[in-house]
Amino acid sequence: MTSNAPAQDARQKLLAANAAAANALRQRFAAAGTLVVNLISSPGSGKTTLLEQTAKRLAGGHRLAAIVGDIATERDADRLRAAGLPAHQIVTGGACHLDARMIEQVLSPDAVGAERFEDLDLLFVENVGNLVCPANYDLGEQCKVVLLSVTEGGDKPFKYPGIFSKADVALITKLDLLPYVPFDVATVRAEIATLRPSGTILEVSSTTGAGLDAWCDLLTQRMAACKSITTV
Ligand SMILES: Nc1nc2c(ncn2[C@@H]2O[C@H](COP(=O)(O)OP(=O)(O)OP(=O)(O)O)[C@@H](O)[C@H]2O)c(=O)[nH]1
Ligand SMILES: [Mg+2]
Ligand SMILES: [Zn+2]
Repeated sequence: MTSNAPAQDARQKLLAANAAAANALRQRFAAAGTLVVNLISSPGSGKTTLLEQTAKRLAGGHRLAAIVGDIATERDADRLRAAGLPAHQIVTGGACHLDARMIEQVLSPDAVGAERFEDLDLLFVENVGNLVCPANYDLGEQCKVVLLSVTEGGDKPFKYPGIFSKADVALITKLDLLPYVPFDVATVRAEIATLRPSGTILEVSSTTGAGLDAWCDLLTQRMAACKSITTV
């Protein structure tokens, strides 16, 4: 019988090294008073579109930037920059999640454009589109946000419990499409709340703007909380 113990051991070591790097990043962000939000969802749930709309609403009064991960292309960073959000694209070349070392490299003083990531009020990290392993890789964020679009089906929270139990905020996205798809918001809300009783659930549409004020208010409150911890 073959054992998979060596593989499990290697995975434990990898996750432990990631956790150490993430904790160092978290301390650094806390000292700078920067709120870091890690956005996680399956491909196409609306992460980049939400950030485009969020930038329009918040960029005037706050210093914002984004780091965005994809397997290939600079497309998302190009979109975010066009929306006025300074953005750095991490092209993973195949890896289906970001890890803390990748964030550390973007912030390193030697990295091209590293200065854009200093003195921020809010740093968004848009993870690679994937509901599974991004849940296991801490990036030093204060807050994981999971997005679930109404077109993906309401069965997803219980099928992917890892991310829905770890995310402090769940966004039900593409609310404008609700009339066209079977998606029972009350049931989905109840299932998400079962997995994360203390979490916040918001319903949003980046197309109509519904729910975006509540989302931006939540971010503004959390930015203020980060600053008050720094100044105590
Ligand atoms: N109807 C509707 N469409 C939306 C909404 N938000 C995003 N979309 C569309 O959904 C598609 C995917 O949106 P993206 O923002 O690129 O999704 P993403 O999560 O960033 O995708 P990946 O980066 O590939 O994982 C695009 O065609 C968007 O225009 C919304 O609120 N309503
Ligand atoms: Mg995207
Ligand atoms: Zn992965």
